[in-house]
Amino acid sequence: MLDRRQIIAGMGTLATSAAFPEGLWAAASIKVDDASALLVIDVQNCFLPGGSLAVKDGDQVVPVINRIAKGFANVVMTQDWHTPGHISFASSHDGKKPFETVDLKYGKQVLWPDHCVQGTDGAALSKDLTIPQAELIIRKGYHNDVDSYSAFTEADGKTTTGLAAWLKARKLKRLFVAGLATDFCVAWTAVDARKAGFETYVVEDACRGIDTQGSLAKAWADMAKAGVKRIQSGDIAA
Ligand code: VGL
Ligand code: ZN
Repeated sequence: MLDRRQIIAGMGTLATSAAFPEGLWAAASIKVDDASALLVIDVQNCFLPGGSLAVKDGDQVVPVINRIAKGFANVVMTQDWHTPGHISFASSHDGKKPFETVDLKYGKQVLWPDHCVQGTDGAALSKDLTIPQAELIIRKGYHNDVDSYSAFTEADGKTTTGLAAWLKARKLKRLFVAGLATDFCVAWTAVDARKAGFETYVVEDACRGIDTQGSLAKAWADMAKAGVKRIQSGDIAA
């Protein structure tokens, strides 16, 4: 008789993932310890329904993030924090519309509607987040001529936000990334976290994507290549 491993081996990947969906397969197997931190990326009004760069179903990440955050002693939140007239805004480029691209000194830049302008209500963190223990709020994208999807390194590929040094000083080694948007700030943060040597998990159901011009599939491929682990909130042991 075939044992379970032989049956699984014979099923092929598609059948296997159908029979053992990720959440079930790895049920609550990942432990949060003192060296773990949750990074809550850009859960800001502009990215929520009604916001100027609303991510579809973006508000659905809030209860999931609030739930998993209870298990973390260490939480960092980020805030996209642009100057008025920031270079990433379509309105700063004559004849350009949101979601078109331009070539800038540091590479290709997707152009966005004006969003997360410093000090505005749109840039505020969602009032529905309930994570009072969060230790650090890191702002990014505040240099007028450089975007910063990543919470670690600006889009020029060299200017640091200081986050890696802070995490290392706090002896934090395993990062769980959640928030908005999966294919931009979450993905760039997760890939940079790997580059900086952190064990990195992205909690898929605690994120939502923008998905413009194939960006979501590309982001998951880039993250897989960088060694980012894709998990569901149910995989995290309570
Ligand atoms: C983001 C586009 C522009 C994000 C920020 O938080 O993913 N996306 N600025
Ligand atoms: Zn932005």
